[in-house]
Amino acid sequence: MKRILAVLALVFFAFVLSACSDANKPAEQKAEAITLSYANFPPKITFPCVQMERWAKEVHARTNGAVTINTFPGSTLLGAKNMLRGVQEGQADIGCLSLAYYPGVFPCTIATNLPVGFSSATVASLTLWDIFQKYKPAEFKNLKVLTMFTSAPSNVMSKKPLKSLADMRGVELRGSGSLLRMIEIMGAQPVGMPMSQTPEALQKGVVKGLASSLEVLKDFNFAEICRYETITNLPVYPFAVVMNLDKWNALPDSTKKVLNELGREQALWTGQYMDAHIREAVAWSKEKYGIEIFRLTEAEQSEIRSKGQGIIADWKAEATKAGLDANAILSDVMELKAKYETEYPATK
Ligand code: DTR
Repeated sequence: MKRILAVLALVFFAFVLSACSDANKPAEQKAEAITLSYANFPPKITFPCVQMERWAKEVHARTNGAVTINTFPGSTLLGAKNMLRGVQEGQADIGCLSLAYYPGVFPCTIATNLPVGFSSATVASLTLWDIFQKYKPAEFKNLKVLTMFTSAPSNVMSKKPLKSLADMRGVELRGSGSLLRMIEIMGAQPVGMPMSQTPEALQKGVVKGLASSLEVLKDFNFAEICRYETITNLPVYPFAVVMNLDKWNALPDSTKKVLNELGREQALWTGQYMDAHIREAVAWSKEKYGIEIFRLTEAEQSEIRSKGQGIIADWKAEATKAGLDANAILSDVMELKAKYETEYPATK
């Protein structure tokens, strides 16, 4: 019996010793454990954060648990306006950028924010991804782009019924990027701010409504305060998920491969999530708050579209000044849009 106990004790000590020496092994000899931080600006339940959680989960699974992504929604690590610099300087390893919040900084990919009449987030997200892949524009030169996506076409949500362009005259509406000009074209008063500041601005009455994709009716509970929605089919907002370049360069090839393979798939996933979620959010808002939906007349829509041509002309001038072939980019946007509209027809 004594002998058995002695053998058991020996086995136990050997086990403890080996565990200790394992803990002292240098990091590269152990299964590579990598932890990355990912900053996002809007609240956790909004679509940029839903796609972030999905991406984080996929990365963890596809690297067999080697890579863990710590997510920071709701501006807890970086906010809408310091996201770009924060990732460049390494305050966060990864960040989600709304390109329209950085006027003049992304002259190539902001082409997807022009009034070209995208029919869905799915189509616009794939178009954006392909444009980036084709042109690899210098605007992202200090960053690794992990994925891209867009919101769905923007519509107006307001506290008062805005049934026509005449009703919009002088009404303060929140937007950003090209949406500010579109709001002006419709005769309303544009007020620029990131989405994360909009709940307070609506609450305080600084704005009487906003232009965005309609899922925010549910995700920010805007349906409670904005009972009237006007279908205007305004531009989508493009987003890029970017990584600090030094951090990217330090990743093992196997991890880089997993992240690269996820790029386009994630763009498509997010576009499809967004389009389906809008339908659900509108149904929820009708049910819970009895929202009313108006639609501008065809004549009004074509008036807006033709005035929107000025925005396209100004973008062309800006892109050309940045050394880009604006005509080629725009014709690629239109071609990709047509291709993906056939592949992914909009579900009403
Ligand atoms: N409307 C754009 C993009 C956008 C649409 N939904 C959300 C939710 C959270 C943040 C941004 C967005 C915008 O206002 O930025």
